[in-house]
Amino acid sequence: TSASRLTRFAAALAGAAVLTASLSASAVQARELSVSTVLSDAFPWGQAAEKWAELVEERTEGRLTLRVYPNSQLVAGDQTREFSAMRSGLIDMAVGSTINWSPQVPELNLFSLPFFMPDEAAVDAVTGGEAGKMIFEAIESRGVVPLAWGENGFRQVSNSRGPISEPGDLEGLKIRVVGSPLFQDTFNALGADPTQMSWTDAQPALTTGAVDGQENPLSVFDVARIDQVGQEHLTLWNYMNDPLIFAVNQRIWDSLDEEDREILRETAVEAGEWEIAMTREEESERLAAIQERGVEVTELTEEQHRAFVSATASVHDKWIPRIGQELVEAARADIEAR
Ligand code: X2X
Repeated sequence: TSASRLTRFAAALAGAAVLTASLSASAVQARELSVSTVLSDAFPWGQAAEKWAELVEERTEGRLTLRVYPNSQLVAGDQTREFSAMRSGLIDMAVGSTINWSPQVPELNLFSLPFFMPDEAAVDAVTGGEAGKMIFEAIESRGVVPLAWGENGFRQVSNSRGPISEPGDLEGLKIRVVGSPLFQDTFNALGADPTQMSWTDAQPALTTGAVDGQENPLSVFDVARIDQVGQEHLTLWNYMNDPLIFAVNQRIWDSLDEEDREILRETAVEAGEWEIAMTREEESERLAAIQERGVEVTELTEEQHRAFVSATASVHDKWIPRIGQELVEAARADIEAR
């Protein structure tokens, strides 16, 4: 009958409406967020971001998808713009380096103070201590929500000219440094000729010999095969450690419910701890691999170390007031108590 046909038609309409509603609900639920990194998943740094994405996908049952964009591609290769891009919302999230964010968050220069961090335990004491809290507050006060720490690692200097075991060996060497002014001061204090450039520009500059040297953690030296662009001399001087920070844009954070915030935070902590442990465990194998490829590795004696410390004392004098005396004192106390 026409009445039953009408009923069937109404039922079909209602079914279509339900289907449309559930489709759009799931479209809203499967929310994709961008995560910026400088290094890809060939490096521990990129792997940290991928691990985070994996854990978030799993624990939110697909509600949140983190899409990792490596090689600073979201900031056209300029890693020193990553923090600003995240603050403004151009980037939703990042696993970023303290060096690259330090132009916008001066407190982060703490980690770049030459020869301030004696060992890994000191780094952990600072990131996990009072100083770490103050640093997270400094980041938060600039419109970005920090969640957890990772690690790029202790940075070692390499060059194509000869072994470096005392400040005089750096005299006149053109050294590529990251785009943070403190590095300019450190390498100037050592008598070198520092030149700031992004990681994207660093590799061709090393290849063509436009620069003589660079500084990066062993994992970066190893994975990027820095020795194959003529960097045959490597000095293990542990002059600074570069932690990584997992963070989220404030408005994105505010738009999430309690449960998803908690998941984002706990998975960032897990991914960070996993990556820090892996980076440290792999150091000795990496060093062996680098030496096997013919790189001459120099370690410093106590006395040689002291010469570098005193040559860079002026960097502390200039930068501690900019970092904040109180923060530096808190970090010293954290290190002392480690
Ligand atoms: O540019 C570098 O040297 C790197 C990859 O280590 C950082 O992003 C700080």
